[in-house]
Amino acid sequence: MAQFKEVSQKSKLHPKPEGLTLQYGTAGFRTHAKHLDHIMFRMGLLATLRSKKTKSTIGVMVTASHNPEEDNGVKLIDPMGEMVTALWEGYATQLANAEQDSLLKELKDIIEKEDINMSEPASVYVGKDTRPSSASLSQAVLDGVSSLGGKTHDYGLVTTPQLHYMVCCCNTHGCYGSPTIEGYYQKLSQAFLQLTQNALNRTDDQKRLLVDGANGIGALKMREMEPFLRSEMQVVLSNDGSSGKLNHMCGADYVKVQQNAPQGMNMGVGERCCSFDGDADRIVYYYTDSKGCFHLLDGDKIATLISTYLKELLLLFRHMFQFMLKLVTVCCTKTGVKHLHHAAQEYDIGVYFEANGHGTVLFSKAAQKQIQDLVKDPNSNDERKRAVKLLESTINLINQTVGDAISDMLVIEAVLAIRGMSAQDWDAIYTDLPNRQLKVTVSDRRVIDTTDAERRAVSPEGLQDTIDSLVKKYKSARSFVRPSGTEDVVRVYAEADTQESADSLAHEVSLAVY
Ligand code: 16G
Ligand code: ZN
Repeated sequence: MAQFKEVSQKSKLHPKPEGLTLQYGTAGFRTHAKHLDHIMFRMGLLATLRSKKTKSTIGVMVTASHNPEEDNGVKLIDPMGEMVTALWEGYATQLANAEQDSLLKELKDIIEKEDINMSEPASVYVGKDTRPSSASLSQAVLDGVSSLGGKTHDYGLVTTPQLHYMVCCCNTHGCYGSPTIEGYYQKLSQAFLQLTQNALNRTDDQKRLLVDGANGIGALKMREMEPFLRSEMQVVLSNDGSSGKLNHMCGADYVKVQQNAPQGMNMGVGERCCSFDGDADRIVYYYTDSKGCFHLLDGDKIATLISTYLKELLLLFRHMFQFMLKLVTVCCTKTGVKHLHHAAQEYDIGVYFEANGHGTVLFSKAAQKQIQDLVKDPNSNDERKRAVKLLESTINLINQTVGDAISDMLVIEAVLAIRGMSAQDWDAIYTDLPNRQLKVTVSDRRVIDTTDAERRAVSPEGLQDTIDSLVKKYKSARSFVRPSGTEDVVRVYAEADTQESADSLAHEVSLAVY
């Protein structure tokens, strides 16, 4: 077929280095940028097939998030803005690793297995982060799509969650918002301004927020968005990409792992600060106290802040809702956004955050409908009317497709303003036990297998028993090990009553793994 002739010709311009194999991991393909040109072309092909199969627009984001600047990566986005399914992750790996002369065979194999009608039209949205390699790599994606006759829309430089938003807007025919960068800023800023109207007497100090842009796309987009916020937020941006290197000594991952401030940020005592990661789908907050002590407000703290705020609002309607009977349940999953997202979808309102700062809130269709009905309820008193408006604006402010640093930041700022809380008040909701994360390099990390949402090791034999006996030596202690999904290492986590104990337990467990 003529269609495949073009694939065959163009794929020669994006040749696969012989013998190189890569896997579609927790967050797509990710490695040094120099190994990725053929992967990008092929992900363009796969996105086109996925689009034909789902009769929807599919997204392809070129980014390696918090990885070093030299790396890059690619992720596919499904019609409602979610991660692509496990079955298609498998196809991605299959296509990526086909040697040059069997590419067409593998492509046709997927078409056959999925019974794809090749005469369906295809539409693919493409976005990229600010890495030097992203421009040519996203061009390779576009080449892949067009060689199969698909239509592309190149959004250029966008954050990962912005592209998820565009895909969802397109496939819901505008119900979620308008699929433009301006539409995104408008939707979020309107909701934010409506929420902050409920925070009386906000001072300029309370509007001030120090933002570390990780020298990446988030910084660029924050600048673009600022005018839409009409001085209701005073963003002091550092690591804005004008001089420093992406994610180098800055960004959410650096701050979370180092438990320290990023370079280049001048923090006053008690001042609220936050860091985005390299593609702005994660955020962590922090401040220093009067003794100069650094306090991290990570994903767990963010989840607590948002869920207690929602709970307070919903309690006003407890006489009306069945789902209020069991107000808050906690659920743990394996690491990785797709696992958390799917678990959160099981609830009327699902608040999920990874400790590293990736997360969002999902509202079921039924919950959204009930909230909309309440807006029109003539019997509502003033307090309830206000609460319903707050819920409605909160839903609009949240990017329900995926964790979004900009959207999460605005939600957090609005909640703090409405509740009149400082960073210290927020921190005091609960106290974290001292903890330590380490990584251990082993010859084969896959020998470690886990269960119970990665909290217990089932292999190698005896490892969990050793961990259990080490944990018993310390007070209030826990420790977990799991193979990383993104690096060739094993992650070790330990917590205990003091920092010394946490450090020592983490060290002992590392030795048991090694
Ligand atoms: C990826 C995941 C993130 C997870 C991290 C764990 C997505 C979009 N991102 O960055 O959720 O926390 O991997 O990496 O799924 P690790 O297994 O190396 O610790
Ligand atoms: Zn990221």
